[in-house]
Amino acid sequence: MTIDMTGFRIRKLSVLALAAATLAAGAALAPASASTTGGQPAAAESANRWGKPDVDVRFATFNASLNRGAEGELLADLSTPDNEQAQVIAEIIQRNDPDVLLVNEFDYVEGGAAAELFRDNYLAVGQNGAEPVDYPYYFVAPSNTGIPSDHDLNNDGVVGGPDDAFGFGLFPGQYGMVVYSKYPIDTAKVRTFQNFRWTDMPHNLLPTEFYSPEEREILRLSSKSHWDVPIRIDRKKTVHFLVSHPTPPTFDGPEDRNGRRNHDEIRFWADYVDSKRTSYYIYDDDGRRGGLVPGSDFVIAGDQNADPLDGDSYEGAINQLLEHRAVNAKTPPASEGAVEASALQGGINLEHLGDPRFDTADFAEPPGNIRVDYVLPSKSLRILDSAVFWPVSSDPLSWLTGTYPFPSSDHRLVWVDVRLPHMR
Ligand SMILES: [Ca+2]
Ligand SMILES: [Ca+2]
Ligand SMILES: [Ca+2]
Ligand SMILES: [Ca+2]
Repeated sequence: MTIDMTGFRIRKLSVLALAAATLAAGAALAPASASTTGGQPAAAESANRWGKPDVDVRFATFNASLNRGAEGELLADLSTPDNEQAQVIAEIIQRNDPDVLLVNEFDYVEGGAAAELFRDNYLAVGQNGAEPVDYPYYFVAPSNTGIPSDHDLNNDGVVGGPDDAFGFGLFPGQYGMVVYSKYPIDTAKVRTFQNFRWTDMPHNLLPTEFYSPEEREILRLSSKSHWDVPIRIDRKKTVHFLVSHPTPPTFDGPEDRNGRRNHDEIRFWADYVDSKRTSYYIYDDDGRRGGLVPGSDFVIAGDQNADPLDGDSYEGAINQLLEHRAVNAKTPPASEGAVEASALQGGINLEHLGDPRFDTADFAEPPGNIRVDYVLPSKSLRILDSAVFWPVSSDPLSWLTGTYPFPSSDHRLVWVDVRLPHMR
């Protein structure tokens, strides 16, 4: 691990020591009091950055498969500290110790109840000797999954069920997501794009013959949601954590409605970070228009459900980000465990064009093991190190990822360490 955790801890202590004085001076950020945010007041996180100029931040994404088959099940599972899958997921997070983390496939529960239970009953409890990990801040918001559209979106002649929802799901919020952070989240400046309509994206790939005119009017672009979550690394420094979970390009027909939606869900961020010319059409759930302020630092994270070379995503879907002029995609996170898994499992994996080192998911074939989980910083952020957490079978931690049926998830945690430029 290259991140200077000792420095981070010293920094945090000084922050606590200075918190009272700073609060008295009225300089602290607003306490995280909204129902969608957790934790303690945001103290003066930059108080002693003069003494510790390098701030290296680990950003991670993890599709943790913490979704359940019915509403309330995840809440019940997390209300005690002994759910085995949640323990293994927590240990993976603790072993990798990200500073800012997106968890995909985490059922949304209003008010953040599930997110708080996972944090307090699992992440804050050392699993198998791993150090506990403390996230004073988190963000959750509703997801389009499982929300009835009241239209026959899959054209099976019946209205209702998971495939006719605004995003595939058995109940509202299934397969949602949560952001955890050691740094304060600027809750007031979070932008969500849950309601953005697919038809409002110019030159979209919406399959017009598959959907009725009424359906085209109400379809939402995001299968879950798209969030711009500003992370306050320092009083002067904000990194926009741009998170989503585009729909898999599969489970559809020759019209490829899911592949097309996946492509456009990925395109949303490509346009958002590009320029006013490409992002002019964007509006958020509060009606504010436009994309990211040019020159802002960002990290795009999430299970994008698209491999650059293999699988069946729409042509060029993920290359919209990997080849983007504002995105630093130079050094893909990699693992040796994925190389070993590809060789052991054989089959379609041996026909893949992509280097197995970059695989992030252990899927049965088709499509086999592919690269779908990404942490993509802006070019303004220097990448120090990165990895996919996929240990080889001889590693004592290999059981955490395991083999099918997985003890944790079919996806692997992916992290990238970046250095913030103005703090050098
Ligand atoms: Ca239907
Ligand atoms: Ca229809
Ligand atoms: Ca398809
Ligand atoms: Ca592969």
